[in-house]
Amino acid sequence: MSLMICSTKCLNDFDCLMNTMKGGRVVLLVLLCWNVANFAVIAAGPQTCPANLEGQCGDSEEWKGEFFPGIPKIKYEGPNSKNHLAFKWYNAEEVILGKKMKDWMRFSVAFWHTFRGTGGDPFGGPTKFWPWEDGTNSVAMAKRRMRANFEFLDKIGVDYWCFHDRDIAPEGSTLKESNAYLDEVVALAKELQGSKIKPLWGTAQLFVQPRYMHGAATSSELGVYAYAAAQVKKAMDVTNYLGGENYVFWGGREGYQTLLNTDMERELNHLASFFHSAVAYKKKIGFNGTLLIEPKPQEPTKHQYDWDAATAANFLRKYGLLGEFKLNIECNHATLSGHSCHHELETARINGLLGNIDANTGDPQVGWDTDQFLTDISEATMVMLSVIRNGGLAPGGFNFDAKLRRESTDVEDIFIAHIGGMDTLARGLRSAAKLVEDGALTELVRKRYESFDSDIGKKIEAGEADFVFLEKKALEWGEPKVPSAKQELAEMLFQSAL
Ligand code: XUL
Ligand code: CO
Repeated sequence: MSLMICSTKCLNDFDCLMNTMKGGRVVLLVLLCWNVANFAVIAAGPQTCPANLEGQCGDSEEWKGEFFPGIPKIKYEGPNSKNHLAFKWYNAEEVILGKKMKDWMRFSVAFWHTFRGTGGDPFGGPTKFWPWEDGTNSVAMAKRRMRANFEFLDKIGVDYWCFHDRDIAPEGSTLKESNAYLDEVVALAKELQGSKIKPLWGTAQLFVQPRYMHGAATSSELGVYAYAAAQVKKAMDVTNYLGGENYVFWGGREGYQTLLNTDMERELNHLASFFHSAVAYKKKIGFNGTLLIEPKPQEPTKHQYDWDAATAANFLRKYGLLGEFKLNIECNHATLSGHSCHHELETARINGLLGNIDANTGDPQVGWDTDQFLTDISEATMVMLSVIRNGGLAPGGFNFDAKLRRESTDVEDIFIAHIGGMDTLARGLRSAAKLVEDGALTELVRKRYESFDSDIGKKIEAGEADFVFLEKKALEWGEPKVPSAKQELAEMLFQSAL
């Protein structure tokens, strides 16, 4: 029964919540349902119009008033402020470890969650009826929504935004028509961006439309591969036109449900050909942004090809793509793959691949991709330790790939959620900087490995100590004295910085 409800909903309004479970537990509804609530919205339900517009909302693309009346530009007021529409920890111009906070963070708003999220789940329809929505997926509505995006960016003080082609403009009945719609909305976005605001990254949405049911670059159908290539070509063009600093490839439906009907080797070869063509096209149009792969282990397929950072790194290595791509690490994807976000960031970093972070978090009790705003200071501090070790993320940044809970339905909740996420990461930066400046944790780690600072240790690290030599030393030294790892001390030092 619930399967039927869910599949019907998915077909009707693309608005189902994926109900997969972590770690090999039952995957319920996942084959029928997928949460694309934030990628394709067909708004339904009551429309409202702010009082100060006196009914002038209409269906015109021109929006006469403010989208967020009564909400001022968000300012830093410090940790003692009780104002929920103010930053307590994020002070954009403040210098931490030699860099302004805004340059460490490079925050970005995700258009799909913030402006296309409806709150729909498999058990119920939309809960959010933003006043500017007119219930259509028209080009006029897309333009009005774009204006809302820029008012939001201005008020929250964020200079970057991220988008999928199909979040910002509707899909037409032909590729040509879709491209024309996109051009119209992108022209407005360019005008509204001015000289300060840019996309942190753009991407193509290659997973909602039914043609992509078997994947895009890894579809078994040649025509779909070509369609996806054409869509990515156009998305790269518009990202470049808008001055985007990166371009993202999240696998969407690149993966499989069962190996019994899948030629995995052939699909991976196709994916590599697709990426080589993307690199060639990037060079052809002179796009200087970084190409990023965003790993994720499951959802919507049972097994996504870009499982985690290590899998993606090996894929790039095998197909000669290292040097052309970096990784976009998403914290909730990290936990879905059984890792911590810190692990994924460090794996990317030590491979020279840390390019961007999709800043969000999962729920420890709920197994799926809940895409919540990060609120855990300890997690944020670990994230920022990696970012500091990486020397920052530029030209990447922190994209809030995060959504309001279904039950959060006030316009001001959009602000509160982003302020909370920004403050949490800012607090993480402050704590991580304390740890770096204090040096005790760094010293603990250095000391742990200091036996390798000896002449013989150096020989091993240079790859010059063979087994015969080492056997001679082991016989000579006898049983080694093994020191404590000091884990609790490391944890104590970490905690004291929060
Ligand atoms: C899906 C996800 C996407 C990508 C962009 O889980 O994270 O929003 O970030 O396609
Ligand atoms: Co993401």
